[in-house]
Amino acid sequence: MAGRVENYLQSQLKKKKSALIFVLIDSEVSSMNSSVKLAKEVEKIGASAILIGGSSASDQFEMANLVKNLKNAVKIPKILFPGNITGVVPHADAILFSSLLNSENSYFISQAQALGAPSVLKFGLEPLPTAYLVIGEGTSAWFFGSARGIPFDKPKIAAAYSLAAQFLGMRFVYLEAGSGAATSVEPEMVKTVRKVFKGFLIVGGGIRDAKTAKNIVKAGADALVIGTLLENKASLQKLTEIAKTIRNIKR
Ligand code: 1GP
Repeated sequence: MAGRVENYLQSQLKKKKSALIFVLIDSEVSSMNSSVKLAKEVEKIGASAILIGGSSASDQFEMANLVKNLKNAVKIPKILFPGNITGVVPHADAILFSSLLNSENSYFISQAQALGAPSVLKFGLEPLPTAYLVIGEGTSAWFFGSARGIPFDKPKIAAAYSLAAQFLGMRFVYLEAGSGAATSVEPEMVKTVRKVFKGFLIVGGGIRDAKTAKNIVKAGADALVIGTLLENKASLQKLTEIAKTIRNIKR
């Protein structure tokens, strides 16, 4: 059953008639002050949600502190994006409750989820049921998640996993090239997944310019995740360009 955040995301899609931007903040990359400042700035630029976490963010205290500080600083939903059970902390609005479907280690498919679920309930986090699919190799998400990366040029494999996710009742699919990836997910893969997957399609990893963003959105993504680009303050201008470009691609 869809909750408040999921309904908000769906209503944003309808209202904006264009794809959404999620900004990923890794609590271990920047200082508290600059993370809070960044969140406020990207909210002004038009980001629809802040994701907090990442595959290598493991300091639970730091993460909990960041989420607490963001709680009243920005209005847009604060959504946890855990790489492990240490990513489940209180005060966020929701959590990408993900199964890394193409992991070779069952811990990342179902065991971490079982270990984390009681805390999700205790903290009152809205679980967004997500199939997390790692595309390509060599990134932290691929390494730490023991993923058998789906090759960039095998869109049908990604589509098959997405369809399986849909049949399993997952309402979100996240095609992840990995943070700081040299290349983003190919539009052809997004298009092939879009043809079969009816839910909310998130694409992230290696998106650093408006042209790449535009092609992924045109291929059918519902939301783009941008992280590394914003580790450099000067890139807020680039985010503004990306936001402007995708606003003009009407769905
Ligand atoms: C990583 O998809 C996100 O989990 C964002 O990737 O850091 O490359 O923007 P970037």
